[in-house]
Amino acid sequence: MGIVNTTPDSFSDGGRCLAAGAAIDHALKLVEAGADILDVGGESTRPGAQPVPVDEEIGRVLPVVEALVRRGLVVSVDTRKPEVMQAALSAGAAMINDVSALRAPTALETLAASQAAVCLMHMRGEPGSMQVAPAYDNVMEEVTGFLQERIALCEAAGIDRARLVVDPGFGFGKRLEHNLMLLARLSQIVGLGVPVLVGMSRKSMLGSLTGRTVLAREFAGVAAHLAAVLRGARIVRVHDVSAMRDALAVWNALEEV
Ligand code: HH2
Repeated sequence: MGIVNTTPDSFSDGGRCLAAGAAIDHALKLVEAGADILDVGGESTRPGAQPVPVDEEIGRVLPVVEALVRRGLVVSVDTRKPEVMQAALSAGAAMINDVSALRAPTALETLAASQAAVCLMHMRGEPGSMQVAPAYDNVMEEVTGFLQERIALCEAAGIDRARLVVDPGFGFGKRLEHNLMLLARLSQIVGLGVPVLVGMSRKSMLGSLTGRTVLAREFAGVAAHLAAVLRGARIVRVHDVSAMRDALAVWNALEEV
């Protein structure tokens, strides 16, 4: 899954793809580099980010979604807002990627009325304040339990389990020790029986481990995502698609021996 942020303030690539034309060109480059899914987002959820009004978010993502769907590409839309979800679904998005796991009022109903896939992510708190002293008694139990609850709620609302993907939400209300635990024991989340998506690309956990600045975390990202694939992750959400593709080519070749 390649990342297309149509935002002025995303933590690593804010402002690069704010114009629809630039976002579309970037998305096409990611496809050339080997992305199977394009994740288009119009609101940054980095720590400290401010919410974006609905109309502005729709105005940012919709022209990009429409252009990519027209080209026959598989598009995911990264949003927490039911109105944006609806607009994206009407434009042909194949997946809604929600960092708040459909917790907004009417989000469950909006998805139940569609056939799209849904990514349910764990986030402790809200982006504005989530990195202020995040604490858990048992991060594995709490994240796995939350995802299990959200899966059950989706199924009860009429969203078939076969449409669901789950994500532990690296960096969303978590300290380094929490992120490392979630990665080391990812197989526990894989055990929920729903495909697992992970996104660690350029995140501060990689900066803490390597001392590298945001744009110099590519190798660390490849290692982290490959470690997740080894533990059963099925989708990796990354900025640096060609590096990840090369790593997966090697890994997949070994799997086939
Ligand atoms: N991370 C970000 C955004 N959306 N969605 C899922 N499912 N999992 C993630 O880990 C995830 C996500 C944050 O990364 P990015 O889009 O690069 O930054 P920003 O939120 O600043 O736009």
